[in-house]
Amino acid sequence: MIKVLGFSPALLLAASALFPLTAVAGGHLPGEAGAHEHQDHGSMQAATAADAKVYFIEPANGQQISGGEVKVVFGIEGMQVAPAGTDTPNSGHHHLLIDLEQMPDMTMPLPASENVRHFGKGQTETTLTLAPGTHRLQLLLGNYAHIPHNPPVLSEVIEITVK
Ligand SMILES: [Cu+2]
Repeated sequence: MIKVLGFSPALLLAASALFPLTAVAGGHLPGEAGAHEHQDHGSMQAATAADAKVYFIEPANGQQISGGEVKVVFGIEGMQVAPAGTDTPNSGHHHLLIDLEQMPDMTMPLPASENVRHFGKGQTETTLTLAPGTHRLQLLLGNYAHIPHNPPVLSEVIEITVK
């Protein structure tokens, strides 16, 4: 590597002394960061309470909606809603998956996007503005660190049509 970059060992040492670690490895030692993350996420996944489930109180599967605004109400049984950052046993916050093509990694914090909405304040409903057409909705509970439980608490997929 030293040869490829054209640094002599002496120069590299000098650079290391001037910019300790951060300049050389972006603040992470190679190998260490990866191993660490894996360990953390494994232990941060919370267990699912028996019979826990999430579901849509509204809209109903197959519902037709006019006007583009869709009120969505989240239901939960067997576990509690708690805001993100609050590590309460048997709790989590809702995530609404909208027309999601591929499930995210269930052992990692869920990404936040147009297709993966977080309700980290502990909200149990929202109003969506959706383009005309058919949309798929699904709920997924995440723990205080936005990581799905083990096994994941997922609702059925519902399909709605916006006119
Ligand atoms: Cu979240």
